[in-house]
Amino acid sequence: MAKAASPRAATPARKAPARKAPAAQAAPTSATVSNRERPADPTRYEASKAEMLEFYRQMLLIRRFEEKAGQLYGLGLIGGFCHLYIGQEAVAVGLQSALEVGKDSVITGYRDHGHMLAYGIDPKVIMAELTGRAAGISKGKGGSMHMFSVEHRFYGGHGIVGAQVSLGTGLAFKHKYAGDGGVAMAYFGDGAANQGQVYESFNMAELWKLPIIFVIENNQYAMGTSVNRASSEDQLYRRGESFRIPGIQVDGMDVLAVRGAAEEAVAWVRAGKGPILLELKTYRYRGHSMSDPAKYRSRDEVQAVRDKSDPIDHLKKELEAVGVTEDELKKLEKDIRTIVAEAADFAEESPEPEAGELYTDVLVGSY
Ligand SMILES: Cc1ncc(C[n+]2csc(CCOP(=O)(O)OP(=O)(O)O)c2C)c(N)n1
Ligand SMILES: [Mg+2]
Repeated sequence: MAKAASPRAATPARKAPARKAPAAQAAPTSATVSNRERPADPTRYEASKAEMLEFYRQMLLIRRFEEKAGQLYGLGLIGGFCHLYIGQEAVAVGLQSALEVGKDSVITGYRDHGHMLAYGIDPKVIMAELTGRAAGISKGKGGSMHMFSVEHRFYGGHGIVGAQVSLGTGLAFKHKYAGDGGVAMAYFGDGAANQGQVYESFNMAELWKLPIIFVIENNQYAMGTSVNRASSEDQLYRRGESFRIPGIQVDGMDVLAVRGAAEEAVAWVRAGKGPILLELKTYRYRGHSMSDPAKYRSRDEVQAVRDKSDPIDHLKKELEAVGVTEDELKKLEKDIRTIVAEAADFAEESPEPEAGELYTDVLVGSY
């Protein structure tokens, strides 16, 4: 279910203060009158059976890929940090299905494998990057958190919380400057939503009417801190209000609701109306990273979300309702397991980068 933000209050009329009056106070505002255009309330996307199957395939690919990555990490084949996207699959799949690969830009934080898979990037080169191999998409030098594909206009993969919001705003500036019709999508977390640079970016983006969709993936936790413990305004879709950026809150566990919101957001931004903010309510099933024992929440809490709102189970039921058979779904699952197994074999069999690679890609271009 997608829900629109409450309408913007009208700007109160200015009035000269009476002499010796106490400090001027704003006249009461009407919360019901909007003084500017707002996007329409999104509706759930009406997908064809083929589209639903494709969303299902992509979400399942992300889930099985991430499970495999977790296993390889446990075996010591993946080093450094590794943040899994399990539970959040509907967000990247629903949103990016509304973008044009190669025309629009995507940028995200360190929890980035799912976004790459949702953009059609080859699982083999992602897994090879995770295991630090020369065939990896960043030549094995970026690892889990720093993957790029300029060809897809996928700009990372960033470890500094919130940095991708400013960088994404720069990408949107480029789209506008070049007049190429593209839009930027910048993902960030509920924790990152409290970063100062996010608000500097909001200000510039609205002032210059940049074509950017700011996406808050509210998975309820920033490392071990729950959103309610860290955020004075925990309705994060409202965070753009003081910059006049409209916000929409979306059920991030329902891929069709996500796609519906994406349609609205993309139409708004492509029409030159400036930025828009989407808050996707979602949940991560695993720890913050592979090294997090997740003691700050109970197993029951996680299980309750899985049982009630799992995005894949949810869509599976809808597919069954439109006549997709169990055999078809089993075959799809088998195909995905093969793709993931092949990606893992490819990664394990690929050589590590030559030592000389340490000296390449340090600077790009001249200055
Ligand atoms: C500037 C900065 N501060 C702190 C950190 C350490 N850190 C890494 S992830 C994280 C939590 C971010 O949580 P959230 O934005 O909700 O994203 P999620 O991990 O839930 O996807 C923190 C504080 C960092 N990497 N960068
Ligand atoms: Mg979070």
